Amino acid sequence: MKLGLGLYRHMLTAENFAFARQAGATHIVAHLVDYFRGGDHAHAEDQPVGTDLGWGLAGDPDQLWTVAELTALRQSVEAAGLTLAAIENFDPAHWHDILLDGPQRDRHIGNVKTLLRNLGEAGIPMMGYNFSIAGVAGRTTGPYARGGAPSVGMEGAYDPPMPRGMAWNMIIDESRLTEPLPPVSPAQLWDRLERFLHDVLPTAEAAGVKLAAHPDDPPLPTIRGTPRLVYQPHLYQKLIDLNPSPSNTLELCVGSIAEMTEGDVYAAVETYARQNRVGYVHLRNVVGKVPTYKESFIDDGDIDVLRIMQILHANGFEGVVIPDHAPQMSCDAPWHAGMAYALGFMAAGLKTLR
Ligand SMILES: [Mn+2]
Repeated sequence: MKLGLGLYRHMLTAENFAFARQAGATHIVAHLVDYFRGGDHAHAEDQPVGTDLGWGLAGDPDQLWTVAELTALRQSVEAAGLTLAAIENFDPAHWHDILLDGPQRDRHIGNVKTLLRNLGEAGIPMMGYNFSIAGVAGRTTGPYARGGAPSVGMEGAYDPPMPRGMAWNMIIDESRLTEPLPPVSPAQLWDRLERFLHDVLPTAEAAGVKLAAHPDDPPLPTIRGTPRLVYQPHLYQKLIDLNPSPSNTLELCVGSIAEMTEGDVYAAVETYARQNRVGYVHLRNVVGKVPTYKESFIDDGDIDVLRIMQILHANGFEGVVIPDHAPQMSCDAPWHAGMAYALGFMAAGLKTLR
């Protein structure tokens, strides 16, 4: 198992690569979507939370990530002595009509195929994604973690109607923010996922790239009145069983799984690691379950994180584990301190494995 750090787009700097290396990481997971575009950049080192209008504006629908920029990113990561393990999350501007089954679906399938080919050509082996209409929405922030550390949580269900001009908690069309999104059934959304996997996995395999699916965050059956796919641990099996491709893998988010109301996080991690379907792992801790939970310090929640690491190791997982989110610590570098704390804990956990 390898230790990695996830960095948002504006944090992909030589200084942060050095920080990751200094904290014991060997791998980087890079976000290329600017979640804060047109919105509040003041707290952009914390994870995005946003308003009823989401995090911000989706990117340029005509500008896909190129081989040149992906290669330059990989090289800058390698120059710091690290390996670029994955890109995390498609830009809603590039694939929203796959999620919404809209008129641009064919073009957007073409976009995803191009992006997967570009990743492969640039030597990046993994693409994390989250097949969700509403995305990561409905969370709150507060002094939820130990010592009053600012953290993220949920304080009840979140079902305000979703406008047609949004997808994946970002704005895709500002002219359609008062138009309601037509209703979608869970069966329709599962069908959209199955068609997506069928259409793009052959390209992923040919490019030497794995797709890795994040579960729903927060894992409720609906957010903004739209259905969710993987909101209980057993629903990850349904996703795996949709397509036997070895490129059909999981971005296993241990925190999100622990927030689910059914099942057992240890049994779930064992089930999916044993099947060799874990692409990479988000490791964080949490107190509570949906719709009322709070993200906590890695050593201070409902999850025995060291036991999770033991289970991954015992089942042969050799991929990358990243801290996902961490509470902000009181100092001049709240994000960095929180991540350094999580990475140090995880680095110690790695040393206990045998
Ligand atoms: Mn996660």
